Amino acid sequence: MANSQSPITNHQSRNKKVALITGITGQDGSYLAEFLLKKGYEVHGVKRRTSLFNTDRIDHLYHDPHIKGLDLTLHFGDMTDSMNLTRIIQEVQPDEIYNLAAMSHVAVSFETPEYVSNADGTGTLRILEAVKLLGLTKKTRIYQASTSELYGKVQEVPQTETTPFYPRSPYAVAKMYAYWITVNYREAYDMFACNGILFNHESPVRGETFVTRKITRAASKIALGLQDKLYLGNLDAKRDWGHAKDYVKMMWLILQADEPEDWVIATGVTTPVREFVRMAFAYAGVELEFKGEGIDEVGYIKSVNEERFSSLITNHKLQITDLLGKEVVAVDPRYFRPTEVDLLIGDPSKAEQKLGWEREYKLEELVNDMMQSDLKLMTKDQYLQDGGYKTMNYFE
Ligand code: NDP
Ligand code: GDR
Repeated sequence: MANSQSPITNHQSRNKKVALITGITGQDGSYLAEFLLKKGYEVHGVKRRTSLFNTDRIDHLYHDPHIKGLDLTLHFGDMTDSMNLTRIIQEVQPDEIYNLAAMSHVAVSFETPEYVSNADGTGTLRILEAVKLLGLTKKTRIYQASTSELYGKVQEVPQTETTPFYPRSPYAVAKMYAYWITVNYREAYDMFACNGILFNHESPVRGETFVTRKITRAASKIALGLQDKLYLGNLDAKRDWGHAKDYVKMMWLILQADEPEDWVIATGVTTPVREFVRMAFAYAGVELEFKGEGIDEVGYIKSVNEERFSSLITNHKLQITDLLGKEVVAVDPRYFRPTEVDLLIGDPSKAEQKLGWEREYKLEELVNDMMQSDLKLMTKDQYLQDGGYKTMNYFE
């Protein structure tokens, strides 16, 4: 996608609802943009200038910027730049702002704590303050991407809207500021500003270094004979995983509610990382067994369902007999975090009752969706390699 400029919008004449999404190039931003465009919104997104194209996830929604009647417009911006954000909000005059932009990787936040506090914490203040300064408090509704990481070292199981917070990373501490500044602006200035406390949600376009995507990519590559082993950190961590497609719908519903409130969005089911690994391999017909403990734990191939495996992997490099007994998962302490969040499980009752929250995807369907997509992607790599072309070798 080409970089776009930021034309003044003509939404007033077109009578469309206008949404501004920060973080539109991310997983959630891309699904939300698609969802809102289907609902007939005029969608604006903030994207960062990068040295390589960073719009892969939204390219399918975009038109050539020279074509008139754009429904999706991108504006260069950054959460650390108040003037830029204020100007964009002034130009766009949004009915709804979805503040999704953030440095969202928990482990990385231990290495970039000051930047994270600026982008994820103060960045949220910049949006709220711009809306206030521009006199848009009655017009513009604001969704803040809050997170289950706020619960950190959990004080209650399952976690609800009233469970006390105990953040365990610079990311979570920054998001805690963002949570409370959103509540404060709502109470101080009577703004329609809401926190969606979303538990982990994944998809085929999840960032490659989050654990689920790292697993589905590796399981696909290992099945195709393109990778030997998957190295992970804490296999015991438990997460409440849902599908991003289901979750972006809730972001929208939160802003359509009668009153501005804060909401837990979760599935109510928690699963260890180890089990997610098992499920991903099982999709390809590969049964894993784990043995050993702590950093010595390994996962190896116990059996292969030949019919399933051969129906998915038509061009496998390894014979099934080569796979049997092969060690394919190991622990690498470099993926441990200085402080870990061991268990998350949300209670979505409030959203179910008041917003009609229903999920289309169960965990198994999420795993299947991700595996189906990654197997396709890696099969493409395999064809390229077979044809003598180089493929990128990322270490996740
Ligand atoms: P991603 O990491 O996939 O996307 C983050 C987006 O923010 C990207 O578009 C990224 O741009 C952009 N961004 C990062 N830093 C800046 C900055 N300084 N200025 C402008 N844009 C920036 O995250 P998700 O889509 O998964 O998550 C969306 C939001 O929801 C995040 O705030 C995350 O913290 C929160 N969240 C996510 C959950 C999940 O399970 N996915 C659960 C709960 C909360 P670029 O593409 O250029 O990197
Ligand atoms: P999380 O997601 O930290 O919950 O934050 P992530 O997928 O990174 O980790 C989940 C759990 O898996 C453990 N783990 C590993 N994690 C990664 N990334 N890589 C590994 O190799 C690995 N091995 C084990 C982690 O220790 C952790 O316990 C996500 C982000 O989207 C946040 O932005 C969001 O706020 C929360 O979800 C809800």
